[in-house]
Amino acid sequence: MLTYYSDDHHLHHGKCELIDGQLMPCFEKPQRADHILQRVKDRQLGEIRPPRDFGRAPIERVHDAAYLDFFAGAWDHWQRQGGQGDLLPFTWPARTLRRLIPTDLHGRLGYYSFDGGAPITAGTWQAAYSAAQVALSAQAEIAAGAHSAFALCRPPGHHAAGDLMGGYCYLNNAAIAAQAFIDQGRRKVAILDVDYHHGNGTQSIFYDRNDVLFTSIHGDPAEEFPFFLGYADELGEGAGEGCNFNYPLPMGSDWDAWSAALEQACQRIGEHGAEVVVVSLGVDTYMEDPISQFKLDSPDYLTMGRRIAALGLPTLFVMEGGYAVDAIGVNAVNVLEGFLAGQA
Ligand code: OKP
Ligand code: ZN
Repeated sequence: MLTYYSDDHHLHHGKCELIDGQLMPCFEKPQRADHILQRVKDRQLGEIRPPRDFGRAPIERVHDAAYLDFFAGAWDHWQRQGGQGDLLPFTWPARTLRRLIPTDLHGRLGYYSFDGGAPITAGTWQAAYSAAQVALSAQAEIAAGAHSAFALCRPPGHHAAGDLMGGYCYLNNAAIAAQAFIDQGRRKVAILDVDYHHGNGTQSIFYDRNDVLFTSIHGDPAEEFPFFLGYADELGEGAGEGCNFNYPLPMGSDWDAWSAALEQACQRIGEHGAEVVVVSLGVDTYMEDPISQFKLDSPDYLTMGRRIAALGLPTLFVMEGGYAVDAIGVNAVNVLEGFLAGQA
């Protein structure tokens, strides 16, 4: 399996995040991708290639142009104001407030975000832009006939909506790749989001459409981030009704509970008539993950990969979360190796 990867992810290294009332070093850090890359090499998964540059057009198919302009220019704007340190939002247009776009930098930052978990640093735009190109390059590989490819993306993307950053995410790499398949003529695409957190951004992007099915297995949002989306009764709307399936699971869920949900998601993907699958590959379901509460163990990721392979569809793996850095390489690559072993 080919891996696409760009060193540009190092350009994004946020200083801290607010967690349980304390400022902590960001869990979403460069070593995550470094460890995965090392494991890809150690296991000789296949060639590692730099991305091609498809430009901004395929990103604009998913993200609002004004949002992209804001994000691309935010750091310079901050510097011109004499800003010091990471750029972080602190006010959002919540209930009772108006949803208009202020002129002030922090006003617009609040408008274009849903939480304080996505710091903008000097290199964040370039890192996120390159991550999207990594996803598009792996997508192109499958469009050209490969049965699988791995987009080793960082920062992750599945919390990013059309005009919102948050939850460590800025550009929705998986959604951009899924949209590229549609724009190239595929009629039915399925997204399988196995990250511990609900992919609220991806769900919102495709919620009213029947060409891209969204399925997600995650910590119950009643008790876990992102809290305000990801419930089982969200089934899609309009033309997209019946094309969105959430499998929220209680904290402490193990492989038995998790794999039962995977079975159901795979069933839906088959029913959808998907021609290709995009996997939002988060491995923060791991038992030792520092911010998550599921109990999957490393061998479970091999089984996960095998089950995904049994769908018998071309599959694009797009990296999302996973914060147990010492195990992230083994766990992520286990999914890919399980997939390869399960291929007919
Ligand atoms: C990203 B991905 C707020 C902390 C809340 C955010 C978790 C984002 C996970 N400062 N935690 O889905 O792995
Ligand atoms: Zn996650």
